[in-house]
Amino acid sequence: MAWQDHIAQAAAKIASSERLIVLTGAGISKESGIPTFRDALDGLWAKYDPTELATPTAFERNPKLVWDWYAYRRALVERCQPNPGHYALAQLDDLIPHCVVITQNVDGFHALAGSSDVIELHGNIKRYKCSRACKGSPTLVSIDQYQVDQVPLCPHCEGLLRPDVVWFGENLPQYALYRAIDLVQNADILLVVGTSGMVNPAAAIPGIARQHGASVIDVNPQSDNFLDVVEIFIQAPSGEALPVLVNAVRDLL
Ligand code: BV8
Repeated sequence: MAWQDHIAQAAAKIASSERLIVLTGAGISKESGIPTFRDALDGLWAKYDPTELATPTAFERNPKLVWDWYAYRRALVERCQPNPGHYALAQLDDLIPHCVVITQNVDGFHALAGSSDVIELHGNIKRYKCSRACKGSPTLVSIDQYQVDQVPLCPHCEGLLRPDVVWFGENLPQYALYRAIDLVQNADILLVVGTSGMVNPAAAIPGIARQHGASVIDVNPQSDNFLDVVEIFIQAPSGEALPVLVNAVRDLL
């Protein structure tokens, strides 16, 4: 069956949903030009494994290397835009009550595309914080001009600044995680888009939704990573499939 053959069934479920939750991963930003974590970053960063660089240990060992990696990724994010997949999800705000987007991504593209209720499980690459959390966690610091020749220091304690993202081995922001789990436990539909399901605890979300009676729909051009819990698998790039899906939902309302 072609992926289009699953749209009508998925649209009918979403159109009758009262508590739709969306979970997104790096795949939804792929068509914006942002490499996924499974993709090797290009050029000089290709030799680095993101799970090695996105850690407190890497930052302690070589703060400048980690800072430069994030500077490179932030510059890429700033050159790119949300794609039709992000905009389609934002249109669900007007069609379905209480549609919340839970994202693993740090690019801020869902809010930029107009989604009004976004939970950023892993932070945001455009925010910075004091690595010592000297004024509480997080001690956010704005950087006016973006320094690339050195790692900026906290204006309060002169500790190193770092991106406000969750590194491997770090806890997720408690409020974000608890709210996400609570919403998923009460959802009637979970729409999963562009995630490999490799990173915990986000990877547990589809299983939690299914356990609590939600129907799970997965949009991914490669494999279905949640075979045991997915009811409808739409094997397509999200930038193509989501606009078709949301238009089909709109036609049913
Ligand atoms: C934590 C921010 C408690 C930084 C990121 C069990 C339970 C709890 C923890 C663990 C556990 N087992 C292991 C752990 C530890 C670890 C973990 O999960 N490790 C993995 C590598 C095994 N988890 C943690 O450390 C988390 N913290 O649990 O705290 C704790 C504390 C101490 C000790 C233990 C536990 C913190 C995890 C957060 C890490 N930070 N990002 C940064 O970005 O630099 S995660 C990072 O990975 C990104 O956010 C990204 O989103 C994510 C990768 O996952 P995906 O989003 O799925 O992306 P991926 O590339 O994998 O897949 C892309 C998909 O898109 C593919 O399926 C592809 O087919 C698809 N695709 C491609 N093109 C398209 C598409 N889809 C749609 N359309 C397309 N066009």
